[in-house]
Amino acid sequence: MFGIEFVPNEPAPKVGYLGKLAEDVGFDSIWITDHYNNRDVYSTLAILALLTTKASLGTGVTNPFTRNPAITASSIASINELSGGRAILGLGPGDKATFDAMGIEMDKPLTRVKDAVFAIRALLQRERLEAAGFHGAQLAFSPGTIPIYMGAQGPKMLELAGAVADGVLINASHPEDFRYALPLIQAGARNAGRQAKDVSVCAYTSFSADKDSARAVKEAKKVVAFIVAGSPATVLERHGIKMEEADQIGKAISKGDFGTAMGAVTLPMIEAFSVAGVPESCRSRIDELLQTGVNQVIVGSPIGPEKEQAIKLIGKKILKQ
Ligand code: F42
Repeated sequence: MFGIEFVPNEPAPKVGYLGKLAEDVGFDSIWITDHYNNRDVYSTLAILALLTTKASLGTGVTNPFTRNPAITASSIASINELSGGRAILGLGPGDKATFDAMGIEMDKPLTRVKDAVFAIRALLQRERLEAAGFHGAQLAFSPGTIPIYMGAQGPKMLELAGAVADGVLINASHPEDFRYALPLIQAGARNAGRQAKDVSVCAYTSFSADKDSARAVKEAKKVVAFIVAGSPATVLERHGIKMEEADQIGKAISKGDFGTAMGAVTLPMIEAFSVAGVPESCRSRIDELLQTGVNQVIVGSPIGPEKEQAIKLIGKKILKQ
């Protein structure tokens, strides 16, 4: 199973065009990110619902802080209706940096995500909701069944995903991160009396494919710089990256000096935080990920130096292997 992620930083018809292309070359799912400063996730999914016919369509990921769970239930139910039952709700705690800019406090993210999963599931069953701060909210239409996938990285969030979600979207590209995450998801599932196989594990990768390895790596650096700067110390340690190296990149980014930030991205950082290179090397990394127990690989930003070409190349040389 293969998915692809688009950041809606271009008008929805352009993302719709690329999404349709992705479906045509063999991608099974299309995920749209949710940040207030980009185009709206549901408008983009609506265009995709009309332009595609087979692919699952997901928020990748929305959160319970910027959107009330009842609004989220109605929005994803509308996408499910428009797409003939192809919607998936991707839900995570959200991006703290954008919350700070909006003046929203990220209070008790674990609890908020857990409550939202239960609330949205109940609303999607057309139940009248009287828990978690709701006073009788109820949808006025029948949306059908919609899987809920959780975006998670931290140990508690991963266990929660194992306990309550239909799938988990893990923002990582290296097998080591999945060897860390899988036992936590499995423990969460076990403790909740579920089977680990009921939770689909998705590698939400940073991906860059091109016929020219150096071009692919150069494009990946733009995204990897941000990942390194935003990674907790435990994750950097897992990949043998020094805190000082990450700090240097973080400082350059905060000054807006992206040239210096990209210049400080090393090959070990590319290895740790992206799947980048010619199709053959990307495919062998995908195989390593699948061997850890990953069920679905999602090709995420930047996809490649030139998106349209990269999607065609990935379809021909990676998906069909
Ligand atoms: N974020 C976005 O805003 N938009 C996106 O489009 C997006 C896409 C995306 C895709 C995949 C993915 O994995 C993540 C994605 N994210 C996106 C980021 C996501 O929203 C999260 O920011 C990211 O996954 C990091 O979350 P995390 O799993 O590391 O969770 C954080 C909040 C954390 O600290 N988790 C701790 C843990 O161990 O898991 C738990 C913290 C905790 O226990 N908190 C307590 C509680 O009740 O919540 C309270 C603690 C206290 O006392 O306050």
